[in-house]
Amino acid sequence: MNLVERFKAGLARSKEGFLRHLDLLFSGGELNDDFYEALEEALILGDVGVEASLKLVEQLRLEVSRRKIRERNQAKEILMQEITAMLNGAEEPVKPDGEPLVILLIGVNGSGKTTTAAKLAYRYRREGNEVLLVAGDTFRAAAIEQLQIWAERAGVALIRQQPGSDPSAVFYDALNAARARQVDVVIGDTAGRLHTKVNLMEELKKINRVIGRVQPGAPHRVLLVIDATTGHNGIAQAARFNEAVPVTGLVLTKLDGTARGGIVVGMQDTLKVPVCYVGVGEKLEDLLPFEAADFARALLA
Ligand SMILES: Nc1nc2c(ncn2[C@@H]2O[C@H](COP(=O)(O)OP(=O)(O)OP(=O)(O)O)[C@@H](O)[C@H]2O)c(=O)[nH]1
Ligand SMILES: [Mg+2]
Repeated sequence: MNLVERFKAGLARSKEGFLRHLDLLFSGGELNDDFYEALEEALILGDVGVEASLKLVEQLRLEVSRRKIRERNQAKEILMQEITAMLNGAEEPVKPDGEPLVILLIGVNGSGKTTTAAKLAYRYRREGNEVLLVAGDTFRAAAIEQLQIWAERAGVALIRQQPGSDPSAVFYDALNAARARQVDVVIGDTAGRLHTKVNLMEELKKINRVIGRVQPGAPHRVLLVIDATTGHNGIAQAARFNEAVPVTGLVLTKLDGTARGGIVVGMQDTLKVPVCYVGVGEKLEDLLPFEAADFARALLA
């Protein structure tokens, strides 16, 4: 399966939901006010977000009149291009010379951080990298065990400490071990935390500081993991996390579980942070690198 097909499979529930509306809309008829209104509504219902939906429809109107387009089918091509332009996916991070690439995963409880850490570890290992997972969620004993199982499945090493230990200390040890072992990529899991809990956000800042002290410039990527099924609630979370630790990218998990896959477009447009990956299932292979054009095609084509 190519990436477009994999996105499509991940959007299966959206295909029964809001994408079916879009399909019907574009299947024929005039390009009149009723059409634009219905399109706007369909996009908003698909969680594209009000502002982004209005923007897309407005641009579409202009372009349709500029190019004197009469068919809805052709208008669909234009909308696809607009969505692509709105999304422009994130660049792959460049690995620093002679030092590990450090990726930190953060987010609220249950968003999919641990699963994503394992999926990412698996991806990097398959590309031939030496990978180290860090059990930075010391809050729950079960969290360490969960990551241990994933590390074994993914075939990568894990650095862990006792439950209850300071997560910053775990990262301190992990980073030193990674440098000594000449690891290529370090992927850190963290405990789920509510963005409104001040002390937990302070803990996150400390983790970030400690990582930067052991290895200046790290973490190179801070990925905020958001559950796509929670809709636009994710936006408030993102703002608060971003204040604590600058977020460089988003991971939208459980895209397979929502009928409103337009959230991917809405999130990126609102937060101005690129979507780096989307999660489309519970298995190690179910993490897709985000490609704007392929995603827009999967949505509409
Ligand atoms: N369908 C689906 N399920 C997912 C995806 N990503 C994660 N999950 C599931 O979501 C649940 C929570 O995932 P975790 O990785 O444990 O989430 P977490 O953010 O580490 O949770 P806490 O550590 O409790 O904060 C698990 O049952 C995962 O299998 C996805 O992309 N698709
Ligand atoms: Mg977890």
